[in-house]
Amino acid sequence: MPVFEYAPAPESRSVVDIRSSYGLFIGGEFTDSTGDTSFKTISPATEEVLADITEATADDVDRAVKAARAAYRGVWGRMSGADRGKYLFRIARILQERAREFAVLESLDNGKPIKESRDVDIPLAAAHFFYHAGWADKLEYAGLSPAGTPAPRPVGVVGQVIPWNFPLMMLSWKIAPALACGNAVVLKPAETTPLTALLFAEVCQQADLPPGVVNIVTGAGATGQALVGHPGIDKIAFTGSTEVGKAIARTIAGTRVRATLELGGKAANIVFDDAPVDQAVEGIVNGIFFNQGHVCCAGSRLLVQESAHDEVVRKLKRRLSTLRVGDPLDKNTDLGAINSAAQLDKIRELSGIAETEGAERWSPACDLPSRGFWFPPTVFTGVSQSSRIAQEEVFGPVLSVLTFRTPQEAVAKANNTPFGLSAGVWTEKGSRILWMADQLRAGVVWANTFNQFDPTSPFGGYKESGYGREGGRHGLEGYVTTGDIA
Ligand code: TAP
Repeated sequence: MPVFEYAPAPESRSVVDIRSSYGLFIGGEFTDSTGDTSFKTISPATEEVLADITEATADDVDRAVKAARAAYRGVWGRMSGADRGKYLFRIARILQERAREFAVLESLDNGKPIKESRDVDIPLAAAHFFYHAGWADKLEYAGLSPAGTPAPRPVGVVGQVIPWNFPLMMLSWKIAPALACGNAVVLKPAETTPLTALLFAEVCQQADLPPGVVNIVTGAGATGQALVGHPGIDKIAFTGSTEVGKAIARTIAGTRVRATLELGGKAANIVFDDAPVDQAVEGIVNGIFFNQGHVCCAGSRLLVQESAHDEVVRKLKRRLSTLRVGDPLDKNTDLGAINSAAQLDKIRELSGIAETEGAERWSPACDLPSRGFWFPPTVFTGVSQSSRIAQEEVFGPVLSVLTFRTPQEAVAKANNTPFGLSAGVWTEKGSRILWMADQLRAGVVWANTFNQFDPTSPFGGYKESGYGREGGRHGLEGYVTTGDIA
């Protein structure tokens, strides 16, 4: 096989202007905290400190919720959908104009390869604003209120908590539909990736968004808890782990607060022996190694038909040997850094357990940088259904390979986890795809592809992967009510 040498192709970071410290974005301005606690956000690829970030206190969260309520009552909740749409279009266009800046900042703060932040995260974030801008003046026609009930109205003030794996994209999945429907928001980004949310706050200023419609409070779990438990919140939209999702559900149980929860996953990527193998191998690689496997819908369990197992695994290993792991800002990098030391520990721990449970571990030869948080692409073969690596979310570049003989067995194994977010099916038979999609308890089923995202398509889970949908017409449902206005 010919070996291609790549010269370094680093993206310049001169396009970003990171401040040494950031305040909280409340009421349209960056403000100081009532407390005096801050934390550092670092580049996971080098451990370089990027900025000092304010940790919002419960009082700060209270100020943000009040600012959102005032903006909702005074301006945003009363504005016509057509006018709201203009602001969303404006935000979308600014995101496009500043796309390079956002992409570099995202890769610096998160560790993901620049080709992914440039070609996936940022374009999709802009697309979510464009898409929802279009809905803002058409909500009455979206079939959101049953016949004879009042037209859909905003819910009020929405508290939003997002994870670190797709920081700006998750922000857009949350803020765009909320604003399109006339709600004001208080959003808490993840502790390890606050920078693009803070740059987004500048975009809100640039777009002349009325003060208080979007508020960004940075902090860790305690800030998230203060937001979730605040009595002035009408709805919680959360993306993150199932564990925290359950805690949120307990906090709001018995209150009038509504919630959408987008939680973890353990997707099966199912390859039949009639699938085009080379194409399936690309789909397997994309399914689990995209974004270092920090993907809730990652195809982390490869279910391959027994008769195709050896060929698929052989070709997969050959393909993985060509992946380039390293500097996230290099345009040729396929796998960047693990987002945090804590996440790296979790990946190492579960991989160690897989070995002790009898699975066979394989990684291609690759030089990992000496500083930062790194884990090589890893494949476990001979994994049993009950193994922890086959049941628990690793959230890293680790693939478990299992086999099956019949479609029925594939379905039984695929459905045998507490999760149900996504799945993939690879076969040449259309009828089998439809049958499988019908049987799989997964919110999204991809056929002969994987990890396709589009703002027009609803995304969400079954079972412990959460409830509610984001994106598409279904995603609007969580942000409107046909009851009393808040
Ligand atoms: P979590 O630990 O759940 O954190 C998610 C967010 O919640 C972060 O902003 C976090 O703050 C905050 N948080 C932590 N404890 C909280 C509490 N008690 N109350 C309120 N907020 C709290 O998850 P993670 O480690 O960041 O993300 C990985 C998980 O998210 C994976 O399980 C993954 O599957 C899931 N995920 C799901 C989806 C969808 S769409 N289903 C998408 C992406 C990720 P800190 O940052 O300070 O911890």
